Amino acid sequence: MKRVFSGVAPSGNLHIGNYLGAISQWLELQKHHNCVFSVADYHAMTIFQPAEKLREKILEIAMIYLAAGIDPKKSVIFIQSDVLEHAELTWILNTITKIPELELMTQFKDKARRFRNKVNVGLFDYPVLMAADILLYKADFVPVGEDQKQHLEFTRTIARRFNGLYGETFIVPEALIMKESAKIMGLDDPNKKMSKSAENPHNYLGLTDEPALIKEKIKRAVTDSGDGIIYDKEKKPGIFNLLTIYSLLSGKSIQKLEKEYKNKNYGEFKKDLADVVIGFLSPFQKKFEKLGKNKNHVRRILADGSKKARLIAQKNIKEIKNKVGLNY
Ligand code: ATP
Ligand code: LTN
Repeated sequence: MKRVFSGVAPSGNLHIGNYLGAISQWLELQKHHNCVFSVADYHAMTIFQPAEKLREKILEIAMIYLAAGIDPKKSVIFIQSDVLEHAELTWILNTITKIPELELMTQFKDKARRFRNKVNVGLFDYPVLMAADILLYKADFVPVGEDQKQHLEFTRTIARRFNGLYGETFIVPEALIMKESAKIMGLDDPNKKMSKSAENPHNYLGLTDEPALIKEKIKRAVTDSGDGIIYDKEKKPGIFNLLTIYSLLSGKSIQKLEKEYKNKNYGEFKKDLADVVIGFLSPFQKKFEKLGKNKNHVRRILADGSKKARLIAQKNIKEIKNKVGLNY
């Protein structure tokens, strides 16, 4: 079976974009692949958050994976910092990474602009840590949203470079990016992606948002001038985005929705969309709440996941260290 690796950093609030772009793919993949899913807590530290907050978020993301349907009997779920080899491989890969390669990264440039006085070396090195995550498990596939494409390209470059310098070691992994859901846009600005680090909470539909808040956010979502529920990215980016979400969550095709809302206005459309989102989130939120009442159960799953992840990581890091000459 081919191996799949992916992760989410425990910072901010997970939103419907994260679910549709990444996690929904994981659910399918775990049926026929050897899947490893990480809570990327070292990644979350690249923008400062207080220790208490980070601790809380780590467990929350694990609970979100489980509530969404990631099955610990089929997939390995673990916390990145529980497996020391991630940091170890990051160091080794740092030595074959060129500074201008990292300076090119869109996410770095974007975050460096937004968090101007908080830019640290970790934020700059983020893509190397991500490459280490993936390569450490010799993953074949990495299911992510569109925004991670560049980091995956970088990972592929580093894998090839290492193999060229030290001999065939790493699999050159492939990004799995879905067409329709790869980039869900912000509700407050359909030209920017929905983002969990957005300053405006009305940018995203949080997976744990209560029904009243979902209704309010969708009601306030930026739409386009004129009326008509039409799927046109250029002319109607707001409605385009809302139609995408509606279609993916309800399973109804875009054409069917366009027909259904032909003579209806934005208000009616938004009201129905809110019901679809709330209906979709309801079973997830129930499971999430239940897990919240038994955090020790979640901790046990994570301890077991870390054990399994460590077995793979330790075997591979041994080979890697041998290849570069870190044995004597
Ligand atoms: P941040 O704003 O902190 O960078 P984010 O909202 O972009 O966070 P990530 O933790 O970077 O979220 O992403 C987790 C996963 O969700 C990644 O695979 C990413 O590509 C995917 N993803 C993030 N935002 C979207 C989006 N708007 N649409 C589709 N997929 C997304
Ligand atoms: N940077 C990713 C989270 C992440 C990841 C990974 C995704 C950390 N390590 C390895 C795929 C593979 C993000 O989505 N912010």
